[in-house]
Amino acid sequence: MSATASDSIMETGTFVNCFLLVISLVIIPVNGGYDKERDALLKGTFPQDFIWSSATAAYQIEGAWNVSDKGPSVWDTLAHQDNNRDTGDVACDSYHKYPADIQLMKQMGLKYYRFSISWPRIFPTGEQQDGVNQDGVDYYNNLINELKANDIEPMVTLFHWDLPQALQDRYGGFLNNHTTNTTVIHDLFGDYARFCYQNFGDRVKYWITFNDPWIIALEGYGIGNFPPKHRDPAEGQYKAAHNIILSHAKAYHIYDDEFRAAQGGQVGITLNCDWGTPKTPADADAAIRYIQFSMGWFAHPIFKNGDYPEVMKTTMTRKAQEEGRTTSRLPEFTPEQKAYISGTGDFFGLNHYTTVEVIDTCCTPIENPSYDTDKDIGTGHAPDWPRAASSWLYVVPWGIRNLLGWIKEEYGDPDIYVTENGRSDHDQDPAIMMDMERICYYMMYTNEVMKASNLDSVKVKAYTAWSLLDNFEWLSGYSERFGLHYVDFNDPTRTRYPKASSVFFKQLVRNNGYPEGSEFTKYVENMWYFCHNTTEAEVNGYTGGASQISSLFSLFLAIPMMIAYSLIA
Ligand code: PNW
Repeated sequence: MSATASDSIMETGTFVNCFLLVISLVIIPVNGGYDKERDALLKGTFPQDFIWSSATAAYQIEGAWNVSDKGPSVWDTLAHQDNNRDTGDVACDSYHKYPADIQLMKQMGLKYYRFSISWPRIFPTGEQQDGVNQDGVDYYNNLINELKANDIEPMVTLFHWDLPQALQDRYGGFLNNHTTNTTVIHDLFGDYARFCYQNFGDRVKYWITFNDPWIIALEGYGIGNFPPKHRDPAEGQYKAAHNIILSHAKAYHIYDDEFRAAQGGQVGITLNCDWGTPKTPADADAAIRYIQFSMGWFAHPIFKNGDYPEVMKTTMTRKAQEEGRTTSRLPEFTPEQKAYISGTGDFFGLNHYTTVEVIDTCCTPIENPSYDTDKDIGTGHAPDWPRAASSWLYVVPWGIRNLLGWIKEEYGDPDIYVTENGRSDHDQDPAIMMDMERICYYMMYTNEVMKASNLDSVKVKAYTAWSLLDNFEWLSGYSERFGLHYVDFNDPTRTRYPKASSVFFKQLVRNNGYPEGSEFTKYVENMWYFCHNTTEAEVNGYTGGASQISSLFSLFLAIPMMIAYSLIA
C-alpha cells in the first residue's frame, strides 16, 4: 500500500468505518441486483420528531426574474445568452403562486419546507450599499408568514447558485482574491446573511449557507459549464471552494455572535455526495479518495479540523512535484482561518441522489491537470443499476445508508439533515402522472435512511424530497422532471397537478415510516420486490407482473389521487 493510500485509510479513521467497507466488500457479492439481506424491507418508524420536508430553489421555481428592482443573477445571464435555451424567467411562477405551493405541502401533511432566497432579489447588485429591493424582502416575508400560518416551518438556503451578476463582474465572484484575509466576497456574503437573519430570523430557525458548493466551484469556476462559466480546470475550483468555505464560516460566525442568543436557530451547510463503492477490493482507497475529494473537501474543514482532508493535501502536493510547481494548486488556510472555519456547522445538510463504482487509476502524471485527473480514479456503474432521466442518476438505494454511516463515523456523529433526495422523469407526452418509479425510489431510499437511523444509530433528523414541483433543472431546462407535482410549463397559469408519488409521500409522512401492520406497510410489502427488480419500461408501463400492482395501485392511490385532483392549485 502506498503512503497516500495508507494515509487515506487513516484519514477515514475509525474501526467501524473500515468495518463498513469490509462488510460491503465481503458480504455483498455484486454492486447491483437484489440482495435479500441488504435490500430487505425494514419495518418500524422514524423517531417521533423526525422532519419530513420537500425542497425547491429560487431560480428553479420563482420566475419574476426582473420584477421591481431585482438584479440579474449569473443564471439569468446564462439563460439569456442563447435563444434556444429554457430560462427561469417564469419557471413555476412561484413568485406569484406561492400560496398554491403551500396548499400542496399542506395537502401532503408536510410540516417543513426548504426553499432558497435569491440574493439579487434582495440586494440587486449583491451589495447592500447599492440599495435594497423592498419588493423582494416583502415577497420572502409573505412566503414565510404564509408558511407559518399553515403550520409549516421554513428551512432557508441563502445561496442556491444564483450569484448576483454584479458581484461576478466587479469582483470575479468566488474567485475574488482568494488567499487573503480581506476578501470582499466573504464580507459581502456575510452582509447578505446578516440582512436575512435580521429580517427573517425571528421566524426562520434553520439556515443553510450554501447548497452544493462542490457544484458551484467545479462547474462554475473549474469546468465552466455552469455560470459564470469560468474555465480553469487546474485551479479554478480550488480557489472558488476556498472562498466559499470562508464565506460560509463568516455567515456562521455572524449568526453565532449577533443572532443566536436572541433567535435560537441553527446554521449549517448542504453538501452533495454520491456514495462511491469500490469496483474491486483493490479499489477501496480510491473509493475513499472519491468521497474525500467531493464531500470531504468541504466537510473536513467545517466539521472536522478547519483544514482539507489529508489525502487531498498529500495528493495535491505530489501533483505539484510532478508538475514542477513550487506550490500546490490546493490553497492553504492560515492557522487563524482554520480555527475560524472549524466547527461552523450546527447540522450536516446532505444532498444525495446516486452511487458510482470507483476504480483506482493511480498514478499517471497528466499534462493538463484538472480536478478529474487529480483524484486518480475512474467511475462507472454496475450494469444492473436502474437509471432515471438525468444521465448521472442511477438508482442504488443502499448507497445512502452507507454514506450516512460514513458521515457519522468521519465527522463525529453530527445531526444530519437529508436536504435533497429524489428521482427525475423525462418530460414526455403523455405526462408521467402515475410515477411508479418515483414511488419506488422514495420507498426504497427512505427505508434505507430508516435503517441508518434505527439500526446504525445515525443521527439523521430530516428527510427532504427533491422536489415539491417539476422545475427548471439547470442546464437540462424543463426536460427533466423531479417533482411530486406536475407543472404544465405551456400553461400560462402554471397549474400544478399532484402525481401519484405525492399521494404515496403523504402516506409515508402520515405513517412516519413503515409501521408493522399498517395498511401502508402492507402496500409497501406488496410493492417491494417489484420495486427492486423491475426495469424502467415495466414500471411505467405496468406490463409483466403488474396486474397485482395495478389493483393495489387503484385501491391505495387512485381514490386519494382523485381527491387530490379536485384540489389542484
Ligand atoms: C442538486 N451529482 O444538485 C441541486 O441542489 C438541485 O438544485 C438540482 O435540481 C438537483 O440536485 C437535481 O439535479 C446536484 O453530481 C448536484 O450527482 C450534483 C449531483 C446531483 C445533484
